[in-house]
Order: sequence, then structure tokens, then C-alpha cells
Amino acid sequence: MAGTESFIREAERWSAHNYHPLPVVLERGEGCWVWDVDGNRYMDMLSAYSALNQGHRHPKIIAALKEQADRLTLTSRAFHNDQMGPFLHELSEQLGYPKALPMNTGAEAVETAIKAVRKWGYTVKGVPSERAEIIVCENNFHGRTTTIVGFSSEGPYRDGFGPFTPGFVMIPYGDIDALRAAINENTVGFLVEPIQGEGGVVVPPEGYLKEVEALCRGANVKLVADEIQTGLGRTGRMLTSDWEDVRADVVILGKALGGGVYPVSAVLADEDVMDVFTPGDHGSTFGGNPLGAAVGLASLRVIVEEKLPQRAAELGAWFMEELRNIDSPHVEEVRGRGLMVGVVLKESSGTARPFAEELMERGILAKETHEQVIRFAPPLVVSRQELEEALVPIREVLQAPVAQTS
Ligand code: IF1
Repeated sequence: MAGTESFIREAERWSAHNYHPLPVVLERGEGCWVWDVDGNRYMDMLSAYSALNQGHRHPKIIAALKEQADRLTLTSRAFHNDQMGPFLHELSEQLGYPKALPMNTGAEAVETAIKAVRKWGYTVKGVPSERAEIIVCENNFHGRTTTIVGFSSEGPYRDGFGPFTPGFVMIPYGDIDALRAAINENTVGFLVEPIQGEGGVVVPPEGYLKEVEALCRGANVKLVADEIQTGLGRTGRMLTSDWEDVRADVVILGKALGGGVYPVSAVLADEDVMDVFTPGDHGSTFGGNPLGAAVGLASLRVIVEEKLPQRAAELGAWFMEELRNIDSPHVEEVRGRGLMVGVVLKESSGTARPFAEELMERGILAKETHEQVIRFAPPLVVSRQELEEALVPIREVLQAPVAQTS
């Protein structure tokens, strides 16, 4: 029977080397748990970067997938189907917006939001043609298209992929004065993650989002919240913006909207933005397909019916406290919200990758982000007892003496 090494060898041989995965080959998943081809069990503390908030293979989501797969999977938007309307209806009402535009990946939804606020700028705000500006933050992550990486501050995401799309202005994250100074009469939008995920689980200062909302509203600039990673319960509310009672003009969802089984993303907005789209000026082959819509509806209902945001808030607060109470020579800071947690390591402890490898040896799959941060983001269906189990190896690894780096 093929083992870990042979699977890795085959993957390395036939795939582009655009990732550096941990040396583990997974073959089965259920809830918070995954098993590798050698029969070892791991707790998934990454949740596919928050695309698995409902856990691996949630029975209701799998049932929706199978049931729809036996009826109709794809129509294109050239025709209607009986799944898209009900999905977008419930999604829009649940999130408090009048309309949604369905796409597939997060990056596609981000691109959709960029096009929407640019076209709103030209046709409604009256910005001169080709002059629209969108403000973004340093340390952002919004996807991997050439337009999106063009406004990334991270060299590796940009190097070699230019030339890039103009019309983006970068400011420091969490700095309201920088935003005020960057807004001008051509500014159409401010694209921001309510908590920066890839940036290292960076939580902005208390009240920042509320100030941003007021500033954008006063300047007739659309606040575009990228909630692809922070939304759908991850930080303890349906949307992270809800923590500050902020209602973004445009909300971008993805990842867990597909319940971990199918790519489903969407842009929600008020009519003044959404109605800039006219038939045929935007779309995608799979956007709004009946299989994704059926899965999306089931995924959303699981989040609401199983109170996943509330679980994340309660369990997350307790979990972060437990992590803060670990007496570790390595931990600089524990930060995050709900079950979106980052453990920041001291420079003296080296990078996070060896810690992720040590955790893997002890049955915990976590991923480093930005060299110094170990990200802990289990599925939101995790039980307190399972987290208590996970804390044992986490304490072991974090309490080990500093590796004597030669
Ligand atoms: C990779 C990072 C996380 C996202 C936010 C849009 C997207 C993402 C806030 C694009 C996607 C994924 C992409 C994946 C790894 C992961 C990631 F490390 F890349 F940055 F989560 F932090 N907005 N994030 O987090 O959505 O097109 O991927 O569906 O590209 O390596 P997508």
C-alpha cells in the first residue's frame, strides 16, 4: 500500500512547486479530525484557512451536495436554475443586504467588488473615466490574481508577475489618519480585512472599523469588507464587522460559504452599487451554479442552526486565555478573536515552521503565517473537550526549551 513518502514523491514530481506543504498525506476527514495514509489522526487547526468552519464533511452539507448532484449540477447563467434564487435570498436576508452576486473563489469575488465600486464611481459618484482609486492596506491578503497581488505589500506574492493594475493606494493598517489623508475626490472604495489573516492575525485598534465607516460615509467612499476569512462565524460573530456594529457598503464572502466541499463566494451590497451591473457585463461559467447554491444554502444554515458564531466567541475566548496562560519561553503574544488565533513567537525562538512540524509530530496540524506566527483556527464545530485535548501537545511544544540554533 502506498505510504506517505510515495504520495509526496508523486505529488512533487507531477505538480508545480507553488507550495511547501507539511510532510503529511491526508486521506480522510470528519469534523475536526483528519487521518493520513499511515492511519495517524490529527486535529485540523487550520480548517483550510477557514473554509472548513462547519468541519470536515458536515453530514447536512454532504447530503445537500449528493442530493443536488443527483439532479442538476451546472446550467451557466444563460438559463435560470431552481437553486440560485433561494440561496441568494436566504444569504442576503441573513446578512442584511438587499442583493448578492454569486461567484466561486474568493479572489473572483474580490475582483467583482473592485469592478463594482469602480463602475459605481464612474456612473454614480461621477469620478472621471479611468481615474478611480481604491485604498488598500499594507500586509493585506485578498487573493492571487495579478490585479490583486499588484496591490500586495509582500514581495513574494508580486515578484515576477508584473506589470500590475493601476488605481490602488496603500496605507498602513489600523491608521485612521492615514485613511483620511489618502481619500480624495477620485476615491471610490476602501478595501479592508476586518482582521488581517495572512498578515499574521492582526486585530486593528478598538473602534478603528467604526471610525472607518464614518469617514467613508462622510466622503462618499464605499467601505468594502473582505470577510472571506473573517466572516461566517470565524471570529465569534456572523461578520467580524458586527463586533463594532459596522455595516460595510460591500461585503465579500467565500471559503466557508462552500462548507468545505465546493468553491462558493459572493458579493453583497446595496442597490446603488449592485445595480451598476447590467446583463452580460460581468459573470463566470460556474457562478450561481445549482450545485454550489445548494451547498451554499446548506453551509449557511449549518452556521446559523448550530450557532457557530456563538461557539467561536465562547470557545475562542477560553482557548486564547489558556494559550496566554502557557508559561513559554517562545511566546511573544497571543492575538486574534473567536477561533481565529495567532501565537506570535519571539525572534529569539526562530521561525514558526519548526513549531508547526513539532505540532504535526504530536497530532496537531497548524500552519505558520508570516514567519513568526502560528495560526490556530480549528473548525467552529470543535468541542471544548477536543480543544482541551489539543492543548496538551500545544503546551508541550511551546514549553520546550529554545532550540539551540547553532
Ligand atoms: C493561498 C493566504 C490565508 C483570504 C482573504 C481573499 C482570499 C483569501 C482574506 C482569496 C484566501 C487563502 C488562499 C491560500 C491560502 C490562504 C491564505 F495564506 F494565502 F493568505 F487564508 F490567509 N481574501 N486565503 O484569506 O480567496 O481565491 O483563495 O478563494 O492562496 O495560498 P481564494
